[in-house]
Amino acid sequence: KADKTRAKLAVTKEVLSYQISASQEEIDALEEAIIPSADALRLLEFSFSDFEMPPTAMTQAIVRMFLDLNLPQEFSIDYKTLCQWVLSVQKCYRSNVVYHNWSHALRTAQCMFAMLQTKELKSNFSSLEVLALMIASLCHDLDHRGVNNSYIERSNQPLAQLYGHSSLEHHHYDMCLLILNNPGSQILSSLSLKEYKTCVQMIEKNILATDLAIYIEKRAKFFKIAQNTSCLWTDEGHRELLRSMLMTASDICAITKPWPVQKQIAELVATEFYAQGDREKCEFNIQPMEVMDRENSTRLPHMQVAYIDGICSPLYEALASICKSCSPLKEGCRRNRKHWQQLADSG
Ligand code: 5BB
Ligand code: ZN
Repeated sequence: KADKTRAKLAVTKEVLSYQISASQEEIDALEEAIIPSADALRLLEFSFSDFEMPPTAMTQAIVRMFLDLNLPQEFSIDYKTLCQWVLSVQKCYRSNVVYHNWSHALRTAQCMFAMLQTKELKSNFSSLEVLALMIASLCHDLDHRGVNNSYIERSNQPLAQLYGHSSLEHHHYDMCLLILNNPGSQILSSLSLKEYKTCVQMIEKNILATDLAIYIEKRAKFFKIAQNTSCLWTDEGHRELLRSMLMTASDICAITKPWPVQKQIAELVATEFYAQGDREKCEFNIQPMEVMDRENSTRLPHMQVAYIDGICSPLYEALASICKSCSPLKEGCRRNRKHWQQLADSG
């Protein structure tokens, strides 16, 4: 218990040493900007990519999603507060991390937005669920350090002693709450106490659901429900499971993107994995997993095929059976499998 308290204090102290608020100039610029339409920003397309998007357009895109989902009107979110919240979230992603950075957060939130705007999902989720899903998708990797849970849990960082499992995901959620409670960026301040509690609980579950281990644990039940959707929307347990699966579907949406985008993002993932593998060899003197060992880089196309078959395809197939409008995700994934298989065969 005392150790836990010490660890929590150490993590809090570390986090408080960063500046989590954006500069006044940045806040004013976003608040005064004319926000382009969702069409102009291509926010409704599952093929969305942020490559070549200027940084100002990236924060504007998030504001656009919140506006088009009617969230500021629905929950009396002050416009300046929304702008400050978006900029704080951006600031709490680390730009020296090659994959788990602000770009990944934007792509995840955009995929969630595009799914939530389909007629099937739009007509069935409450605005509170939509709010919790959008906040969680944007915040789900806050302060990611570019290493996975097994690295964190093996290290002596204070974060390792705080939670028994899903260390990173718990930390992403803690960071999310820190920003939501920070003066100037409290976008949930007009909710009733009851709504606030429900919303924050959903955000926590949504963020914790992005641990791939949790997805693997929960998905069999979801695949069963996808085959017989009779009480999908009436059973709160089923709704919660669907929200978790939507979190994973948007988290791993890179695998559904047009081939040139998928190829580039896979290289970013590999770069981050190999950097962890190097640190494991050097700091812990252990043999890293195959995926993190740069000696195995020729196996990357094979690994992507296995990743698609084992993790991605089953999810997008089940999702398409619940929501036909989400089928482009499944099809994009299938096209990329063909490309990776070709590379694997020719290698
Ligand atoms: C995934 C689960 N892992 C514990 C072991 C490896 N597998 S995998 O065989 O399905 C695999 C996935 C192998 C290689 C991979 O990438 C090589 C570049 C991937 C892979 N994972 N490929 C991707 O394009 C993406 Br996106 C991902 C997801 C990366 C984020 C997962 C972060 C989890 C941190 C706890
Ligand atoms: Zn993620």
